[in-house]
Amino acid sequence: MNTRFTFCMIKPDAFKSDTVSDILLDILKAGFKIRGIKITMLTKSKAEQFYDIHQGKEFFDRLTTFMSSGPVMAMVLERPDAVESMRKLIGKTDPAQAEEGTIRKKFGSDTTHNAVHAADSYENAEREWSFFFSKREIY
Ligand code: DGI
Repeated sequence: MNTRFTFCMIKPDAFKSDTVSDILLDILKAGFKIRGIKITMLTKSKAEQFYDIHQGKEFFDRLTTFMSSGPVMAMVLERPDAVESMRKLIGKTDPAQAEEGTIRKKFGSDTTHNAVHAADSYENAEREWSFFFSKREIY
């Protein structure tokens, strides 16, 4: 297992509020190097596939409708202890409960519109970047 890499995605609400560049700056300032990056738009079915683990939950339709409502920016990021560092940088799922200075606290609005996604394990990070990138698209 390589603990230098993680997967992150900037969500449609950040595109709407024009905070994508501020979020990117926070990620770079935290010492991450961008090894893969793309802007794309998820279809509802792709969003359902990405969040398959939440299938059946009360918020599943809200989440996948939102995630397919606008562009996303998918990224492969490198830094030592990448997954843990990135999870710390984004903060808790609910922006109201996220720690001061975290990306979700600064740029998220509510539990659905929380600005960013970051993988919560190295296994998921690999599954998630493979969802968006071919090997040739990661430097
Ligand atoms: O890894 P996280 O994004 O912090 O959280 P997660 O993997 O438990 O859930 C994925 C996304 O699903 C999360 O960013 C927002 C949404 N979600 C999770 N729990 C809730 C939720 N959305 C709503 N509205 N209510 C929830 O309880």
